[in-house]
Amino acid sequence: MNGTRGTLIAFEGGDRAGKSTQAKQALQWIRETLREPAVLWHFPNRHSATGRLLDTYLSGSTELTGQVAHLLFAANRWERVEELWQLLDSGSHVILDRYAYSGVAFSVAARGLDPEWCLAADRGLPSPDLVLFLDLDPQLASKRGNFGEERYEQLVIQQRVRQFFLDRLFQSENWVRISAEQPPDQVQLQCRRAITEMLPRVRSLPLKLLW
Ligand code: Z5A
Ligand code: MG
Repeated sequence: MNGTRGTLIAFEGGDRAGKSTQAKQALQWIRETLREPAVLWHFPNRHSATGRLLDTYLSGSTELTGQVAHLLFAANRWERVEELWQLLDSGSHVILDRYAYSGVAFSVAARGLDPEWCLAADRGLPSPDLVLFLDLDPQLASKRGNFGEERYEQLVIQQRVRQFFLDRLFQSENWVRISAEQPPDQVQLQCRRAITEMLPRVRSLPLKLLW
């Protein structure tokens, strides 16, 4: 560790936008080219007790009220918050494949919950230094692999989610919108450019908290 904290980088966007693909490539680039420690986390983390329940909820085999599902998604993040702070303090970058923004966007768009109520459940979590918003027209997303298998993978829900991201969550200071319609290599170049620009700017500053 070189004495500076790690940064928190979130990939967000609708389904099939390429978040997991891009997050993995960014991880490899930070480790191998920048030669800095980094880890990649995916939310929901389907391996914990809350995550196993959420997995059955998303596959449609368990029914939950919107409020219960929302609180479980938030708990799925809170249960890792100590580990997250430790990693960042130790100098490791943490890349997040979805985060609290998906939490509020899907609960509002798919379950009709009140946005302010939803935001409260994630209040106080570390706020990403950079949000890479991979923006894709849901019509195009629905043509990519396996669309439609899970609970929220419906065109009308995805359209509402996209609108919520753009209208309510897009905060210009730390959000960068990248068109996910481009070939993967082009998307990755823009992600790397945004990360390169962000690193020297934020590392001497303390991380903020959500929201
Ligand atoms: N959810 C929630 O409700 N509340 C919460 O708090 C959280 C999540 C955290 C599962 O999420 C659901 O949980 C999700 C939101 C909700 N519901 N929906 N809908 P998930 O992250 O576990 O879902 P996923 O299935 O892993 O990921 P994804 O979002 O659908 O896909 P992605 O990661 O964005 O894309 P990908 O896996 O990298 O690529 C998808 C396909 O597209 C694949 O065939 C690629 O080869 C192809 N691809 C990727 N990039 C491109 C480009 N640039 N061009 C062409 N094709 C591409
Ligand atoms: Mg994914």
